[in-house]
Amino acid sequence: MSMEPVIFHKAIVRAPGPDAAAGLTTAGMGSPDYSRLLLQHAAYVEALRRLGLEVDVLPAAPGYPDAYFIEDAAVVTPEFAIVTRPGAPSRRGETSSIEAALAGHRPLRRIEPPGTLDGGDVLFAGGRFFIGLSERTNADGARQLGAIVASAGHPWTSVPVGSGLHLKSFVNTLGGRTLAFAPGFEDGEAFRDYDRIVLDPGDEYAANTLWINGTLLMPAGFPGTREKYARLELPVIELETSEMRKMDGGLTCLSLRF
Ligand code: CIR
Repeated sequence: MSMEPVIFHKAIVRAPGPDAAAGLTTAGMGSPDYSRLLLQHAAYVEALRRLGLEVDVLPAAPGYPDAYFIEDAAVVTPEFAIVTRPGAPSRRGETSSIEAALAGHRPLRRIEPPGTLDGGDVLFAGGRFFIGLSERTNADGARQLGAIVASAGHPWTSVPVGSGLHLKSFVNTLGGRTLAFAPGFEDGEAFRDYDRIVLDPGDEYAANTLWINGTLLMPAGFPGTREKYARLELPVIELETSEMRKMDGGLTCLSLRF
């Protein structure tokens, strides 16, 4: 099992479209302001570039208001680019343009029916793939992805997500074998060998943090969580995500990284 840290060189993002407010959401926080959404998205791209990543920005996908949450449409491992079959029917058509964007980078694999899988349910940490079973990812989709990563020698574990959107709405890597957990999610058997930082109630959203080559990107507005992350002695960058949050999105959803 490989335990080297993952190093990212490249990211693919997608510009939010003017129909972004028509996407799926449970947040009840109102509609995103499109110009502010574009600014927040641009700041995210800029942060990735400053960290040394080469970032491709795909054009918005008309008719697919959630498509800028590009993480859900593919999973990129060191060996393969796996095009998903998103669990929400309204998002299924997002994948065709992703295939074209990834084809030059990795051999392609696909999640086939009846499997469904969203990339937001896939966490790679400490040399293992964790695959959430959620409203979006079913057991067949998890099994298909598990078989693909296992064919390249990676161990994998499925994790029931319960109520909530995706696995990575609750747990994310802080680098190495340390994970950030939304409160209540840290007791899962799957993560027993990992070090953990558990966020305070009210800061659940800040569990969706994005580790890039030794720097942590976190959503702005969570001082208690920021203090907890500061103990890791990693550089931390806070990014405004208010407009994505209105659509149930966060930092990990906005890019494919590899
Ligand atoms: C959806 O419900 O599919 C989008 N509005 C939000 C997706 C967020 N994706 C992610 O966390 N990976």
